[in-house]
Amino acid sequence: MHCDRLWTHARLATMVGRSVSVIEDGVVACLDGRIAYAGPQADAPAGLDAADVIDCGGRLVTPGLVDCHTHLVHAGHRAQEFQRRLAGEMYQSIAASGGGIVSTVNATRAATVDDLVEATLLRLDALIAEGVTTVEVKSGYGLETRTELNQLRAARRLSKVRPIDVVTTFLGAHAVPPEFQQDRDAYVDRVCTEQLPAVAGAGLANAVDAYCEGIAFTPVQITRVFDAARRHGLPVKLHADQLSDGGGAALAARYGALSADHLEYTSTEGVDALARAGTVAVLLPGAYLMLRETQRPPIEALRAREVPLAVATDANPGTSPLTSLLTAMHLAAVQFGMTVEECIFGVTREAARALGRLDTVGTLERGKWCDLAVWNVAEPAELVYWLGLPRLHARVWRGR
Ligand code: DI6
Ligand code: FE
Repeated sequence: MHCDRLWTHARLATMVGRSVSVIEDGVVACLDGRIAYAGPQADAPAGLDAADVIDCGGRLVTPGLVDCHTHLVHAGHRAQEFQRRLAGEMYQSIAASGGGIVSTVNATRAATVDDLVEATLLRLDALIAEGVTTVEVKSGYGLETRTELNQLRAARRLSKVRPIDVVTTFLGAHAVPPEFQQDRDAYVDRVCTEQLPAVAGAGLANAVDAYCEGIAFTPVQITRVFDAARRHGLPVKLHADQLSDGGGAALAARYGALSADHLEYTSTEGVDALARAGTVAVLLPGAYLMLRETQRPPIEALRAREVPLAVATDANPGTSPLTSLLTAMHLAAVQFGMTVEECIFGVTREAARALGRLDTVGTLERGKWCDLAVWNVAEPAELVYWLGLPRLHARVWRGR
């Protein structure tokens, strides 16, 4: 079988099955950017050959990493707030005094699409350097139609200037902008009747997200956003139960959400609802660390009910200025008690599932995009163990 490129002598972690098993002498064959074969050299199709053969020298090869929850596109930063929080001020009180999300909104509204792309590339290149081949990017710093569209246009343009897949999520229901502080319901109307139709009409979002929290939106307001998403045929996901148990996980499950994210305060009932719905639990240890949160997500209950577990950076200027998915894995293990295997599944197969992209990425299987990460590690556990030590030997996106 002739193909375009072969990677040989790979210690292959295909991320198929229940454990991170390594195929000692594995090969990956690529044809037209897709995997033609990934498995033991011994079982390879007869006559497998290619014009270009790359010897991996026994290095570990995993699927390209998937960062399934980021707010990567934004202008400005919030380092000064960071200092205020170090001095003891609470995130909620900073938000109430016009800081927080709203201060990033002002900077983002003032930025052009070119400005947003340029500011984001610095952060995107950090993820690419760690083997990320698919990244999800949310809007949510415009809180009005023009800038929400600009954020999503900037996100989509990233995949034109870098070898990476960008999945976009509309998050108009991220915070209440200053001009609507006195009438949140009126802002929710604006999200449902103006922003979402404009975003969906322009084909700029793959999903719709919302922030279910006291300082943001109530379950009733979010059902209106989710009903509008349904009318436009868009799947949903939800920032749920991050700072309090607002019933966010159960709400996400009720809508068959792709994922429910954060989950620090999710109840047993919420976990059961996620399990029944098949919704992915996305754990975001960067925000947990930055907020000095003490309430861990219910990992044991999620595990017992076999809720799929994903891990992401939640890269955002306020609660998770983290642009290292490997560090997110380390934090998920050390702070949340996730196992090494759960972490690695959490940034490959389960992260792809959280984006509705398991049909094209997340595991090394025939027909999927040939997205690979080739690592200078002797065993998978090192991907979670090392903090800040670059381990990527090579990155392959769609066979290149
Ligand atoms: N939860 C978070 O932690 C971020 N957004 C959200 O819904 C905070 C975003 C920010 O502070 O800029
Ligand atoms: Fe987030």
